[in-house]
Amino acid sequence: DMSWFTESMSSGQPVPVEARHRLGILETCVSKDTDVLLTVAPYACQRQTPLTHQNSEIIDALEKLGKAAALRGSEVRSLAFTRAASVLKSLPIRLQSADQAKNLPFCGGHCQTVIQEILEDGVCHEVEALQTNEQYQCMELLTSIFGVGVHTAERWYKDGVRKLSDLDDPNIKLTADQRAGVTHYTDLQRPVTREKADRVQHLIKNALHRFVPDLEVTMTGGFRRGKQQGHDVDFLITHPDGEALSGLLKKAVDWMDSQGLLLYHHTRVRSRVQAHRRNVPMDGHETCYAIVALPNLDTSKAGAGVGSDVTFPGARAWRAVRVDLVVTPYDEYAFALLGWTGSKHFERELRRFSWHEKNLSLNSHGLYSTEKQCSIPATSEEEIFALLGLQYVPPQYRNA
Ligand code: DCT
Ligand code: MG
Repeated sequence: DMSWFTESMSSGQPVPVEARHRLGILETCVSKDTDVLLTVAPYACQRQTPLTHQNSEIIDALEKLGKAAALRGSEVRSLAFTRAASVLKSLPIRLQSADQAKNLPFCGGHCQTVIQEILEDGVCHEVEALQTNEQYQCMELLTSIFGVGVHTAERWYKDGVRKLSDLDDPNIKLTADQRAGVTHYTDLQRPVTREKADRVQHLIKNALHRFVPDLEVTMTGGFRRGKQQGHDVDFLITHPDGEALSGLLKKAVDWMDSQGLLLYHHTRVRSRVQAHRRNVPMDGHETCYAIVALPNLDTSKAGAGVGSDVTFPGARAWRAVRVDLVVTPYDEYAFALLGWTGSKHFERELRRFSWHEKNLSLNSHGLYSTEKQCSIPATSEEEIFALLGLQYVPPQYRNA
């Protein structure tokens, strides 16, 4: 219910305290021409960002421009668009004019043009131009392959790669990840629904619990934030007894492999030494990047056809799904949970806030004071927010 907001807008009354918390609003004021000028907290981790929002067309345009900038290697420009889009995601009203947004953080300058064009013409010309930009289209295609980053895509583009079949060229060396990504490209492009994610969870838990029956397995990533679909399914695995975790991932993965449930897997541990280098987004937990062969529901049984995969003679009985499995020691669990729940932008903002405002280094292993040269322990996400002096943001409001 947003009536408080419209009322505040028309009456010039202050926004109620609970609502101010949601937006991280520090103050509101009314200008001469009665436009409400919002002051929204500058860090995404100070705001609540729900999954659905009021300004999708503008947000989509800004995110596309952000992506295009990233694909051109302009990280700074990309971040500026991402930040603007994220601010608008937390707005509870539909913008009527670009002017309304001009005082919001990161929403000035170039962003004003984008908002104005969308509101007036329904399209943004810069975004339209991307549809016919061969380099953008090609970079987007190549970076959508599992295991392919901007650098690799750029190199391939320069070498003349334009479509997936161009990668068959023996002169182009693919890593094992990339090979698997190309092989299962079509399946991996299809969004994973919540229902499929639940079936993946069942399969993963079954494999892990064979070895440690009381293992804690949590679905993280977008699904924990309430998304109804995702590009993969992320899991966090822990146990109070560290011994129970030792060698576990390998055993479970080998078992799944022996059952024909894995199309691909690649396990790695990054060194813990790196753990507290600033701005290291991902982490040194033992991680398995896998492609699971998720069995299709049996549609031959009466009543099973509704909403399930359509099978026909000769169709294969599975579909490829990307799965990340991360094992974390029990004392790092809260940090890993916070770090793997996302969104990516929310995580980036949490780290930026910790570093710039609190002089603390945060990642999915822990919180570290560079000043006192010590780690600060925590056993829950709530505790970590409190340690950072932040209002707690539940997962479904971390869709920054
Ligand atoms: N993550 C991060 N920094 C990255 C990549 C990931 O902090 N560079 C964290 C945040 C989200 C989590 O890991 C899982 O990553 P993804 O699966 O890529 O994101 P998602 O939000 O789950 O998106 P999707 O629904 O598409 O899987
Ligand atoms: Mg995910």
